[in-house]
Amino acid sequence: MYKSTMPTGFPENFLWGGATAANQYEGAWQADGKGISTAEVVMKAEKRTEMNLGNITLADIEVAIADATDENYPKRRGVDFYHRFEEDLALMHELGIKAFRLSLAWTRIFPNGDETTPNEAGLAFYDKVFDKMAEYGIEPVVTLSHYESPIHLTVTRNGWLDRATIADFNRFTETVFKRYKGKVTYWLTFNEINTGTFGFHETGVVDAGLPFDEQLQLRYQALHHQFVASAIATKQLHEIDPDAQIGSMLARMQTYAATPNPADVQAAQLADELNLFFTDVQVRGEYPEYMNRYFATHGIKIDMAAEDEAILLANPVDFLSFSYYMTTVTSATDGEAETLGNMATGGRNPYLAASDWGWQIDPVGLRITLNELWDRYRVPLFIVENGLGAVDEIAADGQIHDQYRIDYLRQHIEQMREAIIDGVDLMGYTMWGIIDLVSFSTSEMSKRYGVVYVDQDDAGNGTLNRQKKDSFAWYQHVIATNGTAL
Ligand code: BGP
Repeated sequence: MYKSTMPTGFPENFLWGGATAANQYEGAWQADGKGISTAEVVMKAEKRTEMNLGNITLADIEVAIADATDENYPKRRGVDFYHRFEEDLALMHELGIKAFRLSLAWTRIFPNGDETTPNEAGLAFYDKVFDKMAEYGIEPVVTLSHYESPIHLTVTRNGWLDRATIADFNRFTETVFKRYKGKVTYWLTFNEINTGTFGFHETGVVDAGLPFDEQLQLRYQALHHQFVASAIATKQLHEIDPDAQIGSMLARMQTYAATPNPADVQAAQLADELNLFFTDVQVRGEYPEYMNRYFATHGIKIDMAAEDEAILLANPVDFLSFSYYMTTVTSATDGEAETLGNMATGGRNPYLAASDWGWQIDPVGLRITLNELWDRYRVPLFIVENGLGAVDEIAADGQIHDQYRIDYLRQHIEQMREAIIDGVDLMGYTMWGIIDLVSFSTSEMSKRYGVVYVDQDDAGNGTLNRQKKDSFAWYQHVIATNGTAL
């Protein structure tokens, strides 16, 4: 619907906030009956070299599960939000955030995933968290699956590759939608669902050693099952709680052409389509034609049940959420693996600086991607991850002067405001890692994102005490002035 009035800045109800994920933040990863998830297997740092996302074997998984008794292992599982949630939510209340994004660990509620009776201790934990958030007037933004599928489903049936996992997941979603009705308004289905093409962490599918096209066949089939499960969850939520909303969640990786050469522009268009394929299915409700060509090229055939296409078309999501860290570059001479590699590292753009981990920093790219997503889908958008992973040092005065993080956040928030003035319907912004937590790609603490520092090192040593960084007061003022004082 065309809007003739031009906004001048952030809407009054803009959801300023912060984001986390159970496997990187909660700790207590086997407490009170919780099962082991895919993320907890992947996250064991010393196994990471052998267990990068595409080369995990069942033997590696057995080793990681056996190692799980390693006393360091639990500390790598986050920063103990499980026991410190009241302290952390009080800090978020002081910060003044309107929304806090967290994920439910499926394995706290159904430890193996295939049980029919939920684990009450798991349900009760999130009840306490949501009740405390309600006291503070902080809206939960809840991710149903953040790389945290039960490892039991991988070991028994190769995870999401087996269609039976749809029913298990939708038993979990129905359980939590009913349990938390009235407490949670904003739900997200699968975190960065597009990264399922990179391997194990998203779908729990073990395909180590297979030829690339065979790996893609398994991954896209597993992702199809997630699309169906996401659509069923959307239908369930609308029936259980008509006042609640559910969104897709994409790792948005805007791809630029390396040169104005039309061959490079076409290569960038394809790379972008392989990213937007996921929101095409979840927001438009159907597979796009350009994927027929891609699937044919790779010999991929998606096995759909008769009812699948109708389920997808009838149950598109209510909003589109995404993470934004970088943009990438590709050219006609890049192979697909190299393009995927560029996505993981941010490619090579001579006009952009990079973080300590090589992720290229592109604030204007956020405005570009906001306008493109709004123009393509015309549904409300929600940035549910953005931030700077950096090494934070405690200075001689005992403080953490993270001006580099303030600069990064300011530059991206400025571009969000420009996009809103361009006419984009942007619901909110939950910066990633609002309180320091474990980095997913590195399994380490040293890649810090928060406005609150947590005393824990890469080996899991430390008091876990929390300390405000300089960026805490800065972000607090941004929120208090609704983004006018940057
Ligand atoms: C995204 C994940 C988050 C978080 C973030 C930062 O891909 O959705 O869970 O990990 O990346 O990346 P990292 O932790 O690897 O620095």
